[in-house]
Amino acid sequence: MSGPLRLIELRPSPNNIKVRLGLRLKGCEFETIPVALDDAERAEVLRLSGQPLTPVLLDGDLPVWDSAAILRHLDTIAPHEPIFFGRTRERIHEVERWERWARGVVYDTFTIVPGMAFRGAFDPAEVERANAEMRRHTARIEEALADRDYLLGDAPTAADLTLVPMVFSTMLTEEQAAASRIAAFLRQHFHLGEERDRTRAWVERLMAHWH
Ligand SMILES: N[C@@H](CCC(=O)N[C@@H](CS)C(=O)NCC(=O)O)C(=O)O
Repeated sequence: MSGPLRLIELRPSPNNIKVRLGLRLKGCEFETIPVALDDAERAEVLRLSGQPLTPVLLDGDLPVWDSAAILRHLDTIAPHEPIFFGRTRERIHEVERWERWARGVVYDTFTIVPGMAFRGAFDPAEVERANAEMRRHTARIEEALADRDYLLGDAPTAADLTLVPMVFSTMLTEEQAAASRIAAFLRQHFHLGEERDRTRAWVERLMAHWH
């Protein structure tokens, strides 16, 4: 049984984009409870979920938190395609291998540039390192997309949803950059670069659902 869905959301952050894309791709109706970037106390998030981080999905009164837990919850309450975590042992393990890489290695690269923006400390060597690491990560993505629209086939999984918001942060338009100081900093210093046509098209394909 599932109740009305409400998403407690810090809109432009990667884990939040991931979950919003998941809800849209499943075709779920939901309301939004927005959280402001400068709301340091997160009192409402704490009150509703017992912890301070976003995203949180309220399924009726049940708080589900952590973006991966939310995608698994969506597979349970909306058990139709796209299935984010697979339905067979092999498939689940394949998705989880990509997911571990995305949440570990790629996330550590991703946080370098926005981390600098939050601290107000620009370090050109660190920017160069972040871009070089991201080039290696997107080379792997580019290769996976050689003969398919999504990383593991013809439908998106948790692997795509976990990675795409971080890659998107290297492709912000001027209009998107105008949304915040952090986004402007990303547009200036974090770039997808050349020879990533399939990756660019994959980001655009998925981010078309971010509304
Ligand atoms: N493991 C959690 C991490 C959530 C997380 O780090 N959320 C960030 C936004 S992406 C947040 O709420 N940051 C605000 C803060 O730390 O106050 C998930 O995947 O949802």
